[in-house]
Amino acid sequence: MSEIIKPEKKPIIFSGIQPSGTLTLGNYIGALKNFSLLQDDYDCIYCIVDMHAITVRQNPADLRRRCMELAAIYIASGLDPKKSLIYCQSHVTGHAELSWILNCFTYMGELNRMTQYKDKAAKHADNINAGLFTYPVLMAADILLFQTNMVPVGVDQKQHLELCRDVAQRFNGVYGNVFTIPEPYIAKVGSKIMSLQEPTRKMSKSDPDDTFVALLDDPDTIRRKIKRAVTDSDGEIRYDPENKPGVSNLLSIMSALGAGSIESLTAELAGQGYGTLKTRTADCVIAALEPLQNEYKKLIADKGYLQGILDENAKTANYLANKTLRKVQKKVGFASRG
Ligand code: ATP
Ligand code: LTN
Repeated sequence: MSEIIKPEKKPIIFSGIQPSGTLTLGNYIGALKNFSLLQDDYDCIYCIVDMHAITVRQNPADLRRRCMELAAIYIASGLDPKKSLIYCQSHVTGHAELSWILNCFTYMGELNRMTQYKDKAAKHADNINAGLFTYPVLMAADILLFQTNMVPVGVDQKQHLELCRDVAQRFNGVYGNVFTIPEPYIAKVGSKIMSLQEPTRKMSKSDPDDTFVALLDDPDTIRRKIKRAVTDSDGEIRYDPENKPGVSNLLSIMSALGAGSIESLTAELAGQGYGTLKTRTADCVIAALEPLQNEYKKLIADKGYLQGILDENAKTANYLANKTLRKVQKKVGFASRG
């Protein structure tokens, strides 16, 4: 009798990006760029986290448009919709349902320590809503719903991921092995790209336009923004994030985009001025973004195609999410369904 060989199950990758603004070079280097590198060796799920985005007030028409644009960006960055599951968070009800249950396993003290919450509360003092506070619980639900093994993110999300692991372990401690405990996947170079204007702060898509390079900026805009990037006055090209955050940021950007190691770049550029450093950085960024931009233009012109992918994938994601959700509901003792 011939033996049936089961295809080996690949580990699961999950990540999400908020459609809360124009995606930046930071989002690309810290997260997006790594997504497509993983899709051959893992089962990848990439979510458009629109439910997270409304923790900050959004214009409804803009949010809807940005969800579609983010789907196009995902694909334009190299994600193959046949290999990676790209879908919208709000199309899968399990996110909200699991999030509620996990809220009951998360302590106020844990959420109070989250630095993203503190930063965002300070930035939006007029709208410190409960969603902003419980944001990391929804993120934990996103990840745990799919029995995720690994989560590619920028370093700013490390704390949220640790909370996710703690909550999952707490839940498993009470009910048995319900959730897979996920590991972060954080690149060595480029996991925190800094603002061009304030290089001690993270580059962020909800900050003013001149602080970041947007993925869809044209070459002239990219050159102008990088030319105006804040550096320092000692004129030496050296990697020293503490004392030379602006120069170090440009070196990190180049290195993360494949221009060589930080050491080789520093050796190569030693003795040259910041003008050269900035021109070289701009060249790297323009070259890295060009294929994505060309692909994006084609994709965004075909909304029917994008909508079709999101609709189809919502069904698959709901199916997968419900497998975990039903297990969790049963474990906590929710009434049986006929
Ligand atoms: P917002 O400003 O609206 O909070 P954001 O720019 O921080 O948004 P997110 O959607 O929260 O972006 O993040 C998407 C992914 O990009 C996450 O994995 C995050 O860690 C990563 N990321 C965001 N900013 C940077 C950055 N400056 N450097 C490296 N990675 C980043
Ligand atoms: N919180 C993340 C976005 C996000 C996410 C996720 C990332 C929401 N859910 C699940 C990885 C896995 C952020 O603010 N960058």
